[in-house]
Amino acid sequence: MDKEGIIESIEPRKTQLVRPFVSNMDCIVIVLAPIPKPDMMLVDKLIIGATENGIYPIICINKADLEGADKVAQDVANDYKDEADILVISTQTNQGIDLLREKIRGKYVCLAGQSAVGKSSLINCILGHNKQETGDLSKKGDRGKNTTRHIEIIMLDDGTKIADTCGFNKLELPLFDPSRLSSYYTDFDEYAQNCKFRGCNHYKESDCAVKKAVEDGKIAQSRYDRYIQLFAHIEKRWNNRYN
Ligand SMILES: Nc1nc2c(ncn2[C@@H]2O[C@H](COP(=O)(O)OP(=O)(O)OP(=O)(O)O)[C@@H](O)[C@H]2O)c(=O)[nH]1
Ligand SMILES: [Mg+2]
Ligand SMILES: [Zn+2]
Repeated sequence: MDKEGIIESIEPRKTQLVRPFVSNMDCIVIVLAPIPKPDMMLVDKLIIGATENGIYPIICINKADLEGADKVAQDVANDYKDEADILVISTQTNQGIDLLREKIRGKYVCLAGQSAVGKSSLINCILGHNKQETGDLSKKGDRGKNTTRHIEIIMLDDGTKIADTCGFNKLELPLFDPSRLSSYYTDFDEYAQNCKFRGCNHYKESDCAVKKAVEDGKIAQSRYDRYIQLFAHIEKRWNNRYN
């Protein structure tokens, strides 16, 4: 029997991707590319979901052969160097593919990311033949076409299991107390110790050392903005549920 192959095909749930796998998934590979334009909020949410469930996150900047990949790699390094392993890859030139294979060997891995970043192409590249259907970007070139419609789990000959998933634009995190959100932004920690208020949410509080670090350029403004956006969103859901 062929040792490689699809061992399972799962109907996806529209907005929650991390959950169906938590029971045995060890690693999430978050794929980004210069096109379609990276959605960093999605990356934040995926990393929070992974951290929450003890899953090891790797961020792959794919399409390294295209212009703009360096800039994405730089932005990702700025924002996530403390949170995830970061690799720059190309399924067209094979750049970084061996290193990725090393990192995921023997694990149960889930590929995640927007449509058309190259998740299915990455599986084909690793397999060395075109098993998974791949698709182009839309005519406007800004979004993918949601080519993969099922979550498919593929077994490699070394025992590694990789789940190819559907690209998605929306991901809702499980509800949690918003005051826990900052614990997922570990790069805030070294400054948070100097906030005036204990349990500071780094939001509306005064004398906040995290906000100061943002002003001083020590924490990227874009990363802090995403934190605030997510905080406000989770706080609203939390208040709707409990207040
Ligand atoms: N230039 C370049 N294009 C790539 C690379 N990897 C994938 N692509 C192209 O990106 C497009 C989308 O690839 P897919 O593998 O279908 O993307 P996907 O993430 O599986 O998309 P969904 O199934 O819709 O979620 C295709 O046209 C691929 O040929 C790469 O390394 N470089
Ligand atoms: Mg696909
Ligand atoms: Zn603070």
